[in-house]
Amino acid sequence: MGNCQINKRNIEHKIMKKRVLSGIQPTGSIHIGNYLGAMKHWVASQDKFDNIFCIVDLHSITVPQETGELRKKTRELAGLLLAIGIDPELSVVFVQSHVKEHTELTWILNCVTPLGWLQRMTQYKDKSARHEIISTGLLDYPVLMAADILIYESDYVPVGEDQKQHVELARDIAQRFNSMYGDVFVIPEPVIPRVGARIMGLDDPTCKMSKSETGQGHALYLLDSPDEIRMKIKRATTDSHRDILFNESRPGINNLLTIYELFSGKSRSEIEAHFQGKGYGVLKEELAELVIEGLKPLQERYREITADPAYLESMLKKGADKVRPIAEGVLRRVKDRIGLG
Ligand code: ATP
Ligand code: LTN
Repeated sequence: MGNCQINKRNIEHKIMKKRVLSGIQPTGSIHIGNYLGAMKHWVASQDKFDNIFCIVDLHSITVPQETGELRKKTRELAGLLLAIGIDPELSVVFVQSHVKEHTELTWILNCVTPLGWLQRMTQYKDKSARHEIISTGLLDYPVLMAADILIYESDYVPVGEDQKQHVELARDIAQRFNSMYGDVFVIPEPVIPRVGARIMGLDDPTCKMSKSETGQGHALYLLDSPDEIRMKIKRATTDSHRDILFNESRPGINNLLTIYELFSGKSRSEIEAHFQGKGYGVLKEELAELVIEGLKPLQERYREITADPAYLESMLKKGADKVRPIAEGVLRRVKDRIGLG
């Protein structure tokens, strides 16, 4: 591509709305950590940006999945994204495996990514320690994520704290490619919320709430019933102190208070004043009712939306058809630069 074309593209890029891209795995069930750390923010900024949300089923298969289950969870997640307020008029929702260019770009990016960069990733180190057989895909997971981001010339990537390192890696890969072959990729920026970027497990507040953790009392799922929510919060691990204060060195109570803060919209000082002189039992009861009420509208919308599976199917197809030309264009430029084809 000539310099003139690059400049034209960069100028067009600047005058259009900035692009937001994020991804979420259709594995397990969506929990309030996913919601408070990432999905809620996608909804809040929808009208300001050009948004693409990707259901990353190819990331899910980095650990073994059951065939029927993966397909079911993919549709369930699409329904949940609409239920929390993602508007298909403002945002594209699609399934990663429906746009094959992601995997082709992954291979190319693999060839410019030093192995050491992947071996250093915290999530890889944690997950590989937990599985007996580790797929090559688990190691390569961040390169596929970099391809998801770079193939749409994304400006912003809103994620929870645990994914910051992967977005930074995507930046490094983009910069390395650009310096080897000339500017092709837009350099993306991670966007991490100030509060809620790392919601902790209820059973063990020293570990982040995670989809792949299967313990009964670990996570609050968006589709949990009121009784499940009450029971899990009641059993949540706290400590032997009495006062109810935000304090990072007391992870159990700090986590419950952070969830309270985000569901109530109240300030920290208001919350501490409200609970002054009260016990942990009161906090847990009030928090459970707050979460139940907070999730109710989205659970109702979810039931309405999923009553029409054909609608969801057509939305996902339209989504993929809309973004595919962008992916094809970027991949063509990349291949051109390298001399492929
Ligand atoms: P797993 O732990 O099995 O890898 P996950 O729960 O992290 O899965 P993802 O689909 O990988 O789920 O993450 C989707 C989004 O939710 C990402 O932006 C991630 O950073 C965010 N997220 C995940 N867990 C939390 C959490 N505990 N607190 C805040 N944000 C989170
Ligand atoms: N690895 C991410 C999911 C993900 C993603 C992305 C997030 C895949 N591709 C692109 C942002 C942008 C995770 O949350 N585990």
